[in-house]
Amino acid sequence: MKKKFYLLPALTIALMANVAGATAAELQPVPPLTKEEFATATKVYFDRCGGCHGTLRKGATGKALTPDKTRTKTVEKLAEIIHIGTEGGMPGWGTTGVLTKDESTLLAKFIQNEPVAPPEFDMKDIRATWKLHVKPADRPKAPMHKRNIENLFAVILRDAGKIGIIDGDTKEVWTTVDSGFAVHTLRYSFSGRYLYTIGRDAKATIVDLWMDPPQTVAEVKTGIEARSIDSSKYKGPKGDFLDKLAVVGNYWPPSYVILDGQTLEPMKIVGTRGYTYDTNEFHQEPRVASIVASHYDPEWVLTVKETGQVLLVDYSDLKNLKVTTIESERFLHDGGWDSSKRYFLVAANMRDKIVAVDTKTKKLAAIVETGIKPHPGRGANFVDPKFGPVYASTHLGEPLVALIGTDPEGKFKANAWKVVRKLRPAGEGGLFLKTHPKSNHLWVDHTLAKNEDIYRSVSVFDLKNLDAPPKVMKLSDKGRVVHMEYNKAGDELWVSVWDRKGEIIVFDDKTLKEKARITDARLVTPTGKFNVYNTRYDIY
Ligand code: DHE
Repeated sequence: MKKKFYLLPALTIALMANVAGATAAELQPVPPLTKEEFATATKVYFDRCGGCHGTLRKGATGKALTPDKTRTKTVEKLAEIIHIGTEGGMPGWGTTGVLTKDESTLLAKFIQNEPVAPPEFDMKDIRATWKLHVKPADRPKAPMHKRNIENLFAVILRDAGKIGIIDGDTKEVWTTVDSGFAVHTLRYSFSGRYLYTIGRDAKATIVDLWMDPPQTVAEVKTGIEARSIDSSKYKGPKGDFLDKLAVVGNYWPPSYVILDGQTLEPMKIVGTRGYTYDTNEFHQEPRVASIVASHYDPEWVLTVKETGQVLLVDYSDLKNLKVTTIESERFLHDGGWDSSKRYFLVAANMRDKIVAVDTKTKKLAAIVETGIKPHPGRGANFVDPKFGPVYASTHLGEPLVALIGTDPEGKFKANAWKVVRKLRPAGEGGLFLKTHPKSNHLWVDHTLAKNEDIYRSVSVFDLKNLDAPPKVMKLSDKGRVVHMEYNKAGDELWVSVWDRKGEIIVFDDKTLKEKARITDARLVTPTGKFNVYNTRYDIY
């Protein structure tokens, strides 16, 4: 199924609607909202809707919700859609118990009103939020504890606004640290000493894992909304940047912010507003989605969702910043390296495609059509017995894991940038998948599937026998099962039960038998888990 989706200015859409027969008179009246109702709805929209539909509601992973579209439906109809969700993958916010009927109705009225842009947030605002809790000179000179830092796991405790640090050897929840609101992703400095976190509210924190217990040593708010962060991972003739810098990708204001990697002191803001790669229309809200750090160049790879551009940002000279802008496809979202770490693959999810960028030649390598709404997380790399090295992505819109050939200069070059195989997990709604170079298994979640048994299960494929159906295991009677991660040795697989009373289940990856179940009152809504060693070296 192919969908076409273009961003057009509201006026153009209104004119087109008129031509097609829908006149302004047929639009529903704008429902009045009190100041308080507007403020409440703005917050609910930010918490639940903005990520997919955009702050200015022009659409991205979700449809455009500008008044010219929403006023073609009644408040009651819109409230019903919000309540029960859609076939396209939007959760039923009422049926999942997140919003009440009144809140759905309020939101329906809100989206029939004109969107209001949030305030800007410049260097003065960012600096005002910067807190250096422990200066680098006052930090330990060596680890203060005997724990195996490389096998620690940092776990996002989404609704608690905290990060759990779990000892991968003992499975003990060592400590929790405060973070931003609904932290989205985590990364480590290349040395593995520092953990970086980024909240949905754009609050970045840095945690020193040498401390006993680990503590937040600095924090800063880089904007109003963000989803991604990474560190500088390059050591080479152009200078040693290991642990020196960090970068945050903002959703609002649309920008990226470069920070000192030890203190999070803000150094530079670069705006991403500009023109879409294809139709060259001006976009007010091109949000920065995924970020990875190159090991081979002093470079971050940043994706700009709405304009469809991949930016290679050379951080070796911040005064004369060199940025290579690669045209790719719109609505870029999540992605990761291929096994050689030369190619970065990222989903253009609303275009059903995965884009591959060559960070050596600094050019687009390919755009591959995969299936309905690819969602790889950072993806999974392994060697297909028949087709050679592949990068795998799960899909939100259909039960599909697509394997893309990633060996353009080797024995399997004929398969490069083609979908060489399609695997069928138990359901649609896939968010993440994972394997490890030492594993023979590929673990796939279906977190946003409609069926309860499916979203509480994982599908596990045997990499030596990819023609066989997956082993499907139901893991829980509560919450949703989400996001997998391996331990450093690659012989254990960790998976979250995303629930207020959350759990982390640890499997023996060889036997697929449950080995441990980490239950702890502090594990509130665990989502992403990041092993220090695997995240540092981008092993996935
Ligand atoms: Fe995510 C990764 C954006 C919903 C959990 N998510 C990402 C990345 C982006 C993104 C841009 C890539 C970051 C990187 O690699 O640098 N996510 C968004 C959204 O805009 C969206 C669709 C809606 C929203 O409002 O946030 C969204 N994401 C979700 C969820 O509902 C999840 C399951 C729980 C939550 O936090 O709200 C969720 N996203 C995650 C996780 C990662 C992630 C755990 C990192 C995965 C990894 O292994 O790297």
